[in-house]
Amino acid sequence: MQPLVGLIMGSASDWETLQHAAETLERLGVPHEVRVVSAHRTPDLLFEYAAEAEERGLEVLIAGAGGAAHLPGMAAAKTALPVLGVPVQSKALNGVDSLLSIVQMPAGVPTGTLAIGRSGAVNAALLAASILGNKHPEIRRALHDYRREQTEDVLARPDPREE
Ligand code: RP5
Repeated sequence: MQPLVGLIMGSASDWETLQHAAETLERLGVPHEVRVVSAHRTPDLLFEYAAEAEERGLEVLIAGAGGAAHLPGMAAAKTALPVLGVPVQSKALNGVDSLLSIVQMPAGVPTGTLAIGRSGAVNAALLAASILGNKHPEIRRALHDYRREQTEDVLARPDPREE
């Protein structure tokens, strides 16, 4: 199936975090591709990937990176597609460096910025599905189902002492 989401990350070491975005996209039935694209180790690949994303049929990019996390911002600079940035939890600064690198884009080139780590990865996938749901009714339905199941799971276990 034609991928609608491009899930990119700065290093294979980011997969531990970004796999949660991929799992969520899979659960929602959102076709996606996964690539390691580094802003500083493979800058030419990043430019090519982001510049060609729209004509290749991608509709949303999710970009995860850690440390001096310029991947989402640089991708956003080369495409008008929505770019959702996931700050990966870095060892030195616990991901605060990643978060600030992604969220503090100067006016003119936005990156949607999610939470640090697994929550951000899951929510990036859910937000991508929200955006895609405006055009793809089956994805909107899958997102409604996801929300309903989540609510039912909480309501089914009102006492945390019981399994
Ligand atoms: C960033 O540097 C990556 O996004 C990763 O989070 C971090 C460390 O990369 P590795 O040294 O593990 O490849 O570019």
